[in-house]
Amino acid sequence: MELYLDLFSQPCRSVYMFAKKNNIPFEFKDIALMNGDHHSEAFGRINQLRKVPALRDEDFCLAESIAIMQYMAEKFKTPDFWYPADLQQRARVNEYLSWQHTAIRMNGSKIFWMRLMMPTVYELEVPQEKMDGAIEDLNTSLTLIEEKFIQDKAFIIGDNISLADLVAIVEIMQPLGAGLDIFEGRPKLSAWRDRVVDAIGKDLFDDAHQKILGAEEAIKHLDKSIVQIFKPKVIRLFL
Ligand SMILES: N[C@@H](CCC(=O)N[C@@H](CS)C(=O)NCC(=O)O)C(=O)O
Repeated sequence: MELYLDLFSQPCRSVYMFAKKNNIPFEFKDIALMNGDHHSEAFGRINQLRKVPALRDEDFCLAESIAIMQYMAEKFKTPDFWYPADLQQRARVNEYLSWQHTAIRMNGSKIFWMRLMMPTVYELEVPQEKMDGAIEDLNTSLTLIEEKFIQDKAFIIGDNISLADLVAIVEIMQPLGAGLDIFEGRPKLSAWRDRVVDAIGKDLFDDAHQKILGAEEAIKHLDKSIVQIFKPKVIRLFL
């Protein structure tokens, strides 16, 4: 099985940690988004959507991180807690997985692009009110994660980690790549993060997040001429 990944990307990190944690054998196919690898002809044959992560299992290709992890969970019979068979527990996982796409995901990404990528790579000035608005939206999502999804439980569905926590943590980590410590002043979220890191294992967690947490340094060595091609799209999406 092949996994096409760029660990700058949140959904790639969840897929990567899920596969590694469950000892699922795979070949890591490096797709450097900043080099435009996802626009190559070869990658287009793997994922016509031109997004990472993507999976190839012999002649079966699959896009979308959630679908990929569900496929791996079924195929490799991973421990039940990741995606419980119990109707209501599974529904809880699905509830978070459905919510996050349009909530935390965009809000975390925006901070990363507005604080780091836009000013440094694209030399774009982000208006203060846009930045303030993005931080407010992110804070609203984080508060909902604490109050609606975690509550007083160890993990989103209760005593065990699940796909919901894995998908949540990678998004929540994204703004840290741009130097915004969103855990500051949030003891509940921080304690949950520590439990998630423990459940995944610190070495694997750090391995998956090394690239995003080193983003500020990495972009200094970026070939800016390549990323300029994506500037109009970045403006449309994030400004
Ligand atoms: N819903 C998709 C999102 C995938 C996605 O947005 N991937 C981004 C990286 S985080 C990507 O490949 N972007 C490239 C582009 O849009 O050009 C999933 O969960 O897999």
